[in-house]
Amino acid sequence: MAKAPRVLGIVLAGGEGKRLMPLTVDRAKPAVPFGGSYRLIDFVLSNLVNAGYRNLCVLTQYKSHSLDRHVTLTWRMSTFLGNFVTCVPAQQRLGPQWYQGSADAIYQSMNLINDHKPDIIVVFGADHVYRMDASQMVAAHLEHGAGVTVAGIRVPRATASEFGVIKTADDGITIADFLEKPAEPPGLPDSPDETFASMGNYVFSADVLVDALRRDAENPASRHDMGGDIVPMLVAEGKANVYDFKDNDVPGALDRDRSYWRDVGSLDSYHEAHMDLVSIQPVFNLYNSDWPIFTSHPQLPGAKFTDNATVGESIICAGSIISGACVDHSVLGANVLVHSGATIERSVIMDNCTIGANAVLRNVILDKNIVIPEGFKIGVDPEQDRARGFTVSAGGVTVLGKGQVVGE
Ligand code: ADQ
Repeated sequence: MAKAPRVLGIVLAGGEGKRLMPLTVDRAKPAVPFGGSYRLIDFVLSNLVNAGYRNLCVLTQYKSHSLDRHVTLTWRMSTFLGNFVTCVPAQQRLGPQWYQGSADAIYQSMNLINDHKPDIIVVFGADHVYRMDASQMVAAHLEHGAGVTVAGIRVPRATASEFGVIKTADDGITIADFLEKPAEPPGLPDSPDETFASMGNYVFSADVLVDALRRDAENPASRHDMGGDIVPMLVAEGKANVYDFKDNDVPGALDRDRSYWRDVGSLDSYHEAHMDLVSIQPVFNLYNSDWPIFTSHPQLPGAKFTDNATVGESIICAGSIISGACVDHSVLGANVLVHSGATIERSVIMDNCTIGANAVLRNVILDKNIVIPEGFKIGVDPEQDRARGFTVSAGGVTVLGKGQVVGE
């Protein structure tokens, strides 16, 4: 039997997440809370750990404190077995500058590759909500013998200018052309309103990645970006294959969430992805115990519902108390206190918020530690919300930053 390849996982977690402001005022995008009890980075790390990969480096840069704390506390592994999930901050190892781009982040962390001596390097982004068995992608990479294999998914053409767009050769596997974030993404021959997009997840043969990073570092015209520079370089050299995400078969997946993949890069997509969790038949099922999404849960008692509280299609986390209030299509984090007569609809309320009696929250995202006064209404009149200094997204979701003080 062939020896199993030595795999090192690198998770790119330095993204700033500007379009998620104010949720990213003081945390990196991968540290943004999601689904009541998770952080975004828990999805990629769960996908790698469930696939059997336990040697994982998380490259951080921007406002990494809460990300670092979360990864360190949640993802501790037994070093006795040679396992590790470690956060690697930007270190200026190769010069006086911080990371230029995602490729430079890996190049400046070359010591990790030299130390670990992997055969295969799995480089995944940290910003998406999905389930994927990375080992199936590694198997496809080894079977077809490419230098890099790029995960691809069909997305609506209208959204594709935010992604790398893949054009495959006639064999359906070799990448013939790769356009990073084109202004006019091309449609697919069999579906003009769709485009085949890169998921920002790559499997590299280690020697190919190391060589590509070295050459890229010497190119003064490069922005040192994985999607913008490294992948196009290897595509031009005929060394890149695609792995179609629809071929990934995660245990316990339902037909409706098998190909679920969301870049929750904007406030509206973040809100929509939460709505995907709460319906009776969720579009994305958090309750698949065959492929668990791991996180750390606080030491708190179970959620409590008193005084004829009405809660429907919602996720309510530990320590929360809903007293005589109505909560519908919403996600409430830990330790949220909702007083009587309050109404919460289609909203995401993070840990330690208090919602006063008779308050109304509709299409609202509240970051942690916010107190909503009695009778206060948010999400009812967008103009009034803007006038109060709240962020209102293009899709009409009102968002309050962590600890924002709310007055009359
Ligand atoms: P983007 O997500 O726009 O596109 P980028 O901003 O480089 O590309 O982020 C990719 C990943 O790298 C994210 O997880 C981010 O957190 C991280 N990252 C960014 N800069 C970093 C740095 N300096 N250090 C460490 N980590 C960093 C990419 C690809 C596209 C693809 C989309 C899919 O470039 O081709 O279609 O992902 O969402």
